[in-house]
Amino acid sequence: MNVEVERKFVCDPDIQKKLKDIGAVCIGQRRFQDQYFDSPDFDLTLKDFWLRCREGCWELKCPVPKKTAAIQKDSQAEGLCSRYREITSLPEIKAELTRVMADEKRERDRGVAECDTLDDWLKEMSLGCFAKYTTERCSFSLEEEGEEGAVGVDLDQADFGYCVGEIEILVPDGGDIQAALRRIEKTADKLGLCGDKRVQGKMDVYLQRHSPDHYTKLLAAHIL
Ligand code: V4E
Repeated sequence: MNVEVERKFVCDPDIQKKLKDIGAVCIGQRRFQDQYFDSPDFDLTLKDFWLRCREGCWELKCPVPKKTAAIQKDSQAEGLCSRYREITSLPEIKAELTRVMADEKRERDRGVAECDTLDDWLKEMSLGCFAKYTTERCSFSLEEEGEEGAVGVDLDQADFGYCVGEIEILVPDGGDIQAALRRIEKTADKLGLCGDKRVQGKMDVYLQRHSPDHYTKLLAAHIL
């Protein structure tokens, strides 16, 4: 299981040129639709769990605790980056969600175990789609001498008129997250990204516009 460490950034019009200048290579462009699921009381997202179906592929992003505040102060990247464990196998997603929603769903456990189809299972868990949008993504890869693996940079344009960039590294289970944070910070410097404020993701902007109540609850819970 990988941990995705990622920093979002505001794309300026020169970003593609800057990426090429630092040696990043465009590895493709694609369009995909995402659907995110939660219960009516937002039991998952208020715990920072994000269940998504992207073009038929399921993924659950689970929060990974950050280091202590004292260590965070030493690193700007620690504050600007997010990190989530990504689960993509359906049986593992179901097991994790059953655990996360145990309090809410204990009385239904028997019914959940008996579900044949994914739709039945979602219904039994009271999970419905709360956000749906399409992204046009241009992906870049940056390999550097002396570094293992590549840094990924995605330039996303969502169909509701929001653009955002992401620098990301996939860290294998038990890998060095601090090293990934340092490398992301170095890449951000090379791209001349400045600013110490968290940049809004597609979901922030989508919920702000389409589900202000949900958005307010996530802000109050310090999830967004
Ligand atoms: C984890 C999360 C959400 C799920 C979608 O996350 P994101 O990485 O923004 O989407 P996308 O399309 O780039 O997915 P990928 O292709 O990388 O898998 S929506 C909100 N969150 C929480 C969150 C957070 N708290 N802070 C930051 C910086 N991002 C997301």
